[in-house]
Amino acid sequence: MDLRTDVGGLRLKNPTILAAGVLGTSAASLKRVAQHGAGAVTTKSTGVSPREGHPGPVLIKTEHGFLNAMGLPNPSYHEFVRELEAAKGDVPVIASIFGSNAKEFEEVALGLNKASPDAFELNLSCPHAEGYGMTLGTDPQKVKEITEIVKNAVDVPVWVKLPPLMNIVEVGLAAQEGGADAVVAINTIPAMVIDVESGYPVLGNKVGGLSGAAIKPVALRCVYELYAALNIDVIGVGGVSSWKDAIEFIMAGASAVEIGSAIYDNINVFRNISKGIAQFLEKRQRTLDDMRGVAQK
Ligand code: RRO
Repeated sequence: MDLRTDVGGLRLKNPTILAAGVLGTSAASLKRVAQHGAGAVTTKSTGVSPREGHPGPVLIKTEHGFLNAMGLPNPSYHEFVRELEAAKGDVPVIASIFGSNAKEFEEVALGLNKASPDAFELNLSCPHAEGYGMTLGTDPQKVKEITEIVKNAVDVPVWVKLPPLMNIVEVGLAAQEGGADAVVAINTIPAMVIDVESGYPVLGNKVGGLSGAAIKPVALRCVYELYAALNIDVIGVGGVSSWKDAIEFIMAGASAVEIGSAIYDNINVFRNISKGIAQFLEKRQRTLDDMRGVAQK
């Protein structure tokens, strides 16, 4: 069955995409994910200068999912541009970028544009890096301004990754007004774990972002509301590990899904989900387009 799909200005062979932040720091790992069936891959977020990230532990597995506070570790776009160049070839490569203001976003986008990524994903949603991510992504004016400046700087599609807000439609509309080709919902949800023996928070940064199955219902609600209100594509991310999860997101209105935490258990998750979606559609003699947003009616 043909699962080719047009998403936010890109044509993908199937609607599964590697989410930012997971296996996205090297060309080798991005290519490995592509070889395991992903329709596109997203890099770890890159900024203007090198960052070590937060003190460890930066990632823990909890009974409810993964909790991370990596703290935007990256080698800067000056270094990463070569890796990005080497990652190209198999499937579309989306460069995730961050900055503390519109000018920094523009600088990183222009720097990485030399490697000709297929699209940019603006990280306006990291939940635990003061002055970055969610700090900007909660302000509709800033979201519009940052989207606009990157959109004017590059000639490939620009996607905006949003935080799980109550007023997510407001920031989604701001991204759309700024010229975004798609919104991606959602990033991780602010969360923490405390060690009862010591009384200390477990993460080095104390608080971090929760991902995995626990956040799927939150992400679905966000996708559902964005699809109803926006004219651009919505890409769902948060707790997708099976074809059923993916179909749920498509029924809420998603054009594609991004997958992150589920890779921990099985890197074949992309191929398995595509197979499951194809069987589901074949059984019903329906296409992806038929299924998109059916839960809205
Ligand atoms: O690096 C991180 O700590 C991180 C980022 Br940039 C993000 O967007 N979301 C997340 O959960 N962690």
